[in-house]
Amino acid sequence: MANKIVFDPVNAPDFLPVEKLRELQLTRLQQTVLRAYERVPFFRARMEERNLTPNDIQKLEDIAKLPFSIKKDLRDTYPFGLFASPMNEVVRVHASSGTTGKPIVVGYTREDLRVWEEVIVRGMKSVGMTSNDIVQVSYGYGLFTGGLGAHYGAEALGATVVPASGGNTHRQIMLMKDFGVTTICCTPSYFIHLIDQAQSMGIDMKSLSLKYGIFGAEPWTQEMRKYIEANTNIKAIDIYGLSEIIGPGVAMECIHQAGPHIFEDYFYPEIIDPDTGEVLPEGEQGELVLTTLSKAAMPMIRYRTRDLTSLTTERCACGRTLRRIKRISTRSDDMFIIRGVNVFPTQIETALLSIEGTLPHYQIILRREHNLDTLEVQVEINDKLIGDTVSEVTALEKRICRSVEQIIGIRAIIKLVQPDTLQRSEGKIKRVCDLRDPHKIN
Ligand code: DLL
Repeated sequence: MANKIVFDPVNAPDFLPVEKLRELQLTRLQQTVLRAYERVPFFRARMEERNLTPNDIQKLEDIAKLPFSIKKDLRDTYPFGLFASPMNEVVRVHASSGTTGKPIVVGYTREDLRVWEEVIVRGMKSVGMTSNDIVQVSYGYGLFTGGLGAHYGAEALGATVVPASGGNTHRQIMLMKDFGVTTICCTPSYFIHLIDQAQSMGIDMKSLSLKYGIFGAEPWTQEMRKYIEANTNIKAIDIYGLSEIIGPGVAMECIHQAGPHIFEDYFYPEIIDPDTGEVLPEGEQGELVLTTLSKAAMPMIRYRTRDLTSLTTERCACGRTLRRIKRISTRSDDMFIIRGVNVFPTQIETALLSIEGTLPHYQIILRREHNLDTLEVQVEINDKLIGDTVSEVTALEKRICRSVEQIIGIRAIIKLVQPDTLQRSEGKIKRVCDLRDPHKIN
């Protein structure tokens, strides 16, 4: 049964009747396309190549006529080539570092920043957060959108913000405990590290005031959510976003944790077949493509995120009309191919965490030995198991090996390691170390 909806003007767009929402999206799409066409030579050229003008967008489905944009377009126009506002109206820039070369740069007008705050406020309210919450922001501050995005969103909610940024794990725990922090915002992998650190400081996470974790910026699995919730008293909430579109807050789960709701009045989602570019019907898995509907400084049209997911219009128990995406546990860039099979690190995470005794710290190492690719998975195990007999440890290794093979169809070399031996990350974690091609940059 749908929960009783309390009218709140800030959250009202979450509950718009679908037809009204579609109307609003069309109006905003037309405005965005016009803005991009008139102000960004790159977009105009792309549209002209297809003999398109803004007038060709008469209904929402016409979006499929428009060309896609990709990360390379941002690199090629580095740093400000896609800006549609003069620099005196651009009040902030962020940048995201790529694996190679220059970062991509994104810009915001004051109104863009207000929208960014609004979506995060709406997301936080949908979880049940209020101005009484004390929010520790442990995403990195700086060019990365995570820290400042969550910071200003939580502040706009009226919550008390503790701008901890990433790192100094010991101090993070101390702040959480001493300040009575109720919400933590960080990457899920960093939070796992905080759980361990608290344990080693003799602090039971369950004794803290923490109620919510707003986790994102990297793929994580349902199994990881279970692990986090079993070791704390928090609701682990998925927040999704990317710099090119706005940063965190493109989509966020409500308290029902049924997949992130897209803030569709500001971001228009499509799912396409990554190979053909064709728009897929609802429910099918493919690549998420996003179009900004209000961004002034840097409108993005049909941006290919490389994130794989599906969209659902199925009504959530919260009553929001905003469509949801399935948790993004796979990103096409993270996929590796081993012996002809496509594998995603999160498949391995699912396999590992379904076995009792494993910890959510793992590393995947790919090697080429005598022309054969090998897949090694190093995984930390619970220290209660360390003292076990060799045969018990071997049995655990076999169980994990079977679990991995069942999911990915490939036999992996499993290496159990002591707790706290694998590298920890303060931000986005890198799970795969590919040693097969010395020329390849990881
Ligand atoms: O990671 C923005 C962000 C910050 C989102 C904090 C959530 C929380 P980028 O550095 O540009 O921006 O990286 C964007 O990260 O395309 C996804 O591949 C991945 N990603 C972000 N959120 C999630 C999530 C920020 N909840 C890229 N689940 C995206 C899975 C995510 N992947």
